[in-house]
Amino acid sequence: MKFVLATQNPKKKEEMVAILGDLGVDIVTEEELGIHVEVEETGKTFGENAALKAKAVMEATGLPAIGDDSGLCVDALKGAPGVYSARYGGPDMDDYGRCKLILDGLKGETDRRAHFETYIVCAFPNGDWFAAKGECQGSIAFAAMGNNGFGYDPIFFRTEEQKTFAQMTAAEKAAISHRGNALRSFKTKLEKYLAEHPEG
Ligand code: ITT
Repeated sequence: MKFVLATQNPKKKEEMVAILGDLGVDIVTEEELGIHVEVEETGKTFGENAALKAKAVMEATGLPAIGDDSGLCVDALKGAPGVYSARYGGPDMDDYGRCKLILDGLKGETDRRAHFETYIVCAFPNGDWFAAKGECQGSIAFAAMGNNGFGYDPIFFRTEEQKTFAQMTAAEKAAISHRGNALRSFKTKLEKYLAEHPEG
């Protein structure tokens, strides 16, 4: 079965193929199909945004589509930046500025708890859909550390590994990350769906 990945981010396909590859599904990006579906992420939750992306791309292509949405939620900031993770601090801010904004927002704060969350939604042209969720618990470091990864990785500290996400290799991060966990759960659900729908 062929699936379209509803994203402009080519790295997401690599991650997905690495985990779903052995199911024998064909995953193509919007770019590979020569389309760009503009989806306004107006949802109040990661699940709503993932569903908006999957549904819009499924309707535009007539193919089953996979949409995902992720973000960082900081307890002492009442769950911010949450669904605004990519846009936190306004359009002119870069990853470095967004990390600094969080560090400044937590100055003097002892409760550093935070988690990353990912939702993945798969929408089929016949109206079927299913969703998978992944989380990763951690805390906000007192300063940025490490150069790997992207986004908030330099300030997301894991007590278990005594490292930030940005100090881990891609494989170390994928083994425990929100996106890795969501993808593994998604794989189980997709495998079940494919077994129940052998006609494709
Ligand atoms: P698309 O919507 O085009 O798929 P995106 O980059 O916005 O791509 P996400 O919805 O997955 O991707 O993530 C939203 C933001 O949350 C992202 O821009 C980062 O700031 C942050 N984020 C998500 N996952 C992250 C991770 O693993 N490490 C660091 N920051 C992350």
